[in-house]
Amino acid sequence: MQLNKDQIHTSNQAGLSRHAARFDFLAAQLGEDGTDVEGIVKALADFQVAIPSWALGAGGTRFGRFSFHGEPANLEQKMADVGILHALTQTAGAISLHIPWDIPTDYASIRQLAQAHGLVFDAVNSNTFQDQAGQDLSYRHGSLCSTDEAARAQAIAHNLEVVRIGDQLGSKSLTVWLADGTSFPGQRSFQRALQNTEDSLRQIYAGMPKDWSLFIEYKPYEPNFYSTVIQDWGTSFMLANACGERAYTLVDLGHHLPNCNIEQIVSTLMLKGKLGGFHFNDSKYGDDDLTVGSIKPYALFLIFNELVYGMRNNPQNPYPAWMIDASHNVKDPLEDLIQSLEAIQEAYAKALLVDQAALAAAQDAHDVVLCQEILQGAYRTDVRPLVQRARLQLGGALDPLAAYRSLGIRQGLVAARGKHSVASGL
Ligand code: LRH
Ligand code: MN
Ligand code: MN
Repeated sequence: MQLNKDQIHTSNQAGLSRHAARFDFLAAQLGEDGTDVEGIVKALADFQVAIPSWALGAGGTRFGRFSFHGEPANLEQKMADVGILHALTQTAGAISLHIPWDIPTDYASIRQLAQAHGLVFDAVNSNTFQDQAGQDLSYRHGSLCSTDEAARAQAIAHNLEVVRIGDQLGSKSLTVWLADGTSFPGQRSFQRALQNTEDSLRQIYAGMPKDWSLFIEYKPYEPNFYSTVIQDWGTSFMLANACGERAYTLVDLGHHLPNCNIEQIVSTLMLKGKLGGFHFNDSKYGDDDLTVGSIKPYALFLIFNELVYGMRNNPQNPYPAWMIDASHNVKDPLEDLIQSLEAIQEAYAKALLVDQAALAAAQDAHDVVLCQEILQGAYRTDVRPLVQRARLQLGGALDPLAAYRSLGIRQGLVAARGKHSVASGL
């Protein structure tokens, strides 16, 4: 199933004059304040977020998985789903594959399919947090950290195989997330585990093509509940430095202990040129993987404020690889991703509204009240007409969620794939 521009164009017609009135009103208001409205619309249009192949089926929890009708059953269908998202939102122009869940059988046809959907392949993800069928050795006691040399070698080889697969698709980065850790005090030596992990990552880094980047993801706990080898940004940063220039830290919003100041982490990493990848989601308690912006939208805005600052002022930092990393049980996954993309674009637009020069002046004057006013003034602005304008300019839907429903997309997918298809993945 592939959406064509005419279907979207037709579904936009009814709302166009209402949109124009709202956009003009907002643009006039912002223009009076000296905001470069066209510049913001252009920045929003340029912002593309990768969709991970595992977010397209109804995700699970460790207690069960309730599949959603019409789920994509293979890589081609997952790409079709991302193609639908991209056609509607014009913001999802990339897909992030997980190996071995998504190994292509025919590379040329997969590359062609990506092109037809307007997609590129973003970071590829390795998986040493599960044992795979036919695998010689188990990761029960760790993978890259393992004290068993042969298990470590197997995990390193898997990562290099993922790079080889990604390379054939035009991907340029590898994301490593490890479940390695312990659930009980005394279970393993912290120092040996860290040393082994560093050694393994360096071998992977050395085996990557020279134009590839390595993203090292951290997470404080789960599936292990006493210790995790790469538990925080400091550990990831240290390992990235040990690997080399093209190794970076990856921040996943859900991978922090409660109340952590994520915007400060983002800021520090960008200052040091080491923020390579970014996973969006939202959470109330832990790594909840909920819809972006559904729980703490102001925190998301503050994070974006630092990202915007870093993108403008830290040329030492590469342009980060953006990805949505959400997965849960209760919504249509495509509707959920539309909501996440919208929340990302809104938070970005609001951050772009922050008058950075005025903020710096208020900071220098120690005018704490004014600093807050500047941030909250931007946050309280309803930026949806700007986001809509960016989408419209690219041929996307005025209201992607309404278009998804009125065009009967899920019904079409169920008709084509059946009710009980199941996506590979988490
Ligand atoms: C585990 C996790 C991680 C992803 C990976 C696929 O927490 O969700 O965030 O990058 O699994
Ligand atoms: Mn993640
Ligand atoms: Mn996670």
